[in-house]
Amino acid sequence: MKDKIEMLHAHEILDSRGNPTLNVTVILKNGTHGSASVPSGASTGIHEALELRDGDKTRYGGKGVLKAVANVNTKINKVVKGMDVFDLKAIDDAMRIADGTVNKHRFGANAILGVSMAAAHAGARRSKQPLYKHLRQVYGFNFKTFKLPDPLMNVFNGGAHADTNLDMQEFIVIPHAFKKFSRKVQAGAEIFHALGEVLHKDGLDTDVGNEGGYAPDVGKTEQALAYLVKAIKKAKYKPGKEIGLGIDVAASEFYDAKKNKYILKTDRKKLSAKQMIDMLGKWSAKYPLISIEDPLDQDAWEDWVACTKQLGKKMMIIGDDFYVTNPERIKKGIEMGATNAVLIKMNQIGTMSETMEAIALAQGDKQKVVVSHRSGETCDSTIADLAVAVNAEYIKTGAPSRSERLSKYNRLLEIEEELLER
Ligand code: 2PG
Ligand code: MG
Repeated sequence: MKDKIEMLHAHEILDSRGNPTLNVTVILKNGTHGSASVPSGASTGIHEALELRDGDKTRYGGKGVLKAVANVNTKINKVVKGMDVFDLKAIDDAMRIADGTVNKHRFGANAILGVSMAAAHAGARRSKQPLYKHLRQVYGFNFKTFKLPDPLMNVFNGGAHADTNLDMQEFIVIPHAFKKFSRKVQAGAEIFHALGEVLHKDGLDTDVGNEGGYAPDVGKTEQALAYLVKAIKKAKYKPGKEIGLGIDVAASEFYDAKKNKYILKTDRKKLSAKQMIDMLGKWSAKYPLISIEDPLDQDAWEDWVACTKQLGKKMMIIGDDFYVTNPERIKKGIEMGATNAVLIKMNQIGTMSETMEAIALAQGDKQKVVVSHRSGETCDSTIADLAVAVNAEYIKTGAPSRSERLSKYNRLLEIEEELLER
């Protein structure tokens, strides 16, 4: 099947934090439309592709995206008009080449990704296939069956995502023991509610942070983990056996490069890389930790290798800010043995095709694949389909709370139904 792109249309919308982002529509020759909205991070890695913002302080404090919108409607429109919507790689390559910069700063990675995602949606619609099937086919992932990912649910928000004293960013529950995705989501939601009750009883704040998880101040970082275990038990699940725990340390956010130390204000500690790894190791002996993301600074390659050597047999060591979904960095990390899992965020690299390349690389080395949202989201659920298309082991998309997080979980529930019906 073939069909040509007739026209692009982008406009400015607001994300879950009330900041501007893009919604892009690709219109095909036969009239089919496909639309997508672009997410936005808060704790962004320094090696990410550039998110183009207007910088005009008279609108949205400089965060407007009208330049990126204009780039889609004029320059990028010219580049992709007439291209076959089923050749997503050619579309992405053409945009990359026309942009001509390493970090996509001319058009903006947000502008380019919006077109890339919307083109995928338009192609899926045109071929009357669900997006996950379309993506699997277009990018040639050869699995015999479709597998739904386990959810990584960030029920305790800290760091750059909440107004709390926690330096570390995310405390996660991972329901893994059940066969059906819907049962895993149920467990996660029941634990989320139990956690609310436990915190409330202890007089702690139960308002939620950017990713829908609770965000109270605590005495020590470790207390967040203890609360998760308490909530799991209260919801009548077995910690470890049925529900694992994860942390996104997001260590670059509190790494002091001059002192070469990790400054944990919550715990009044200044740790070397070695001490950080040892502390995480100690926690893993006390709590059922099965996943740690960004335990160290984004450029501390050797320390990552040491961390994966020490802890990698017991749990996932996931590169997020460390890899920024960049195939070059992932290749280097694989060669060094720096991780055993890769976080995948489309807007870190800026096209779906490069995202797929990153996933294929990770899978080629048997690294676990964790498809991820950003802290600034919309109700766009593309990442749910992406996770199923590539049989990703995990999806990380926040707490089971707030519609921009639930749109992904709910889309996966829909896909599960569809696959069971076959
Ligand atoms: C992360 C993400 C998503 P942000 O660090 O993993 O949870 O946060 O989008 O702010 O980078
Ligand atoms: Mg992260």
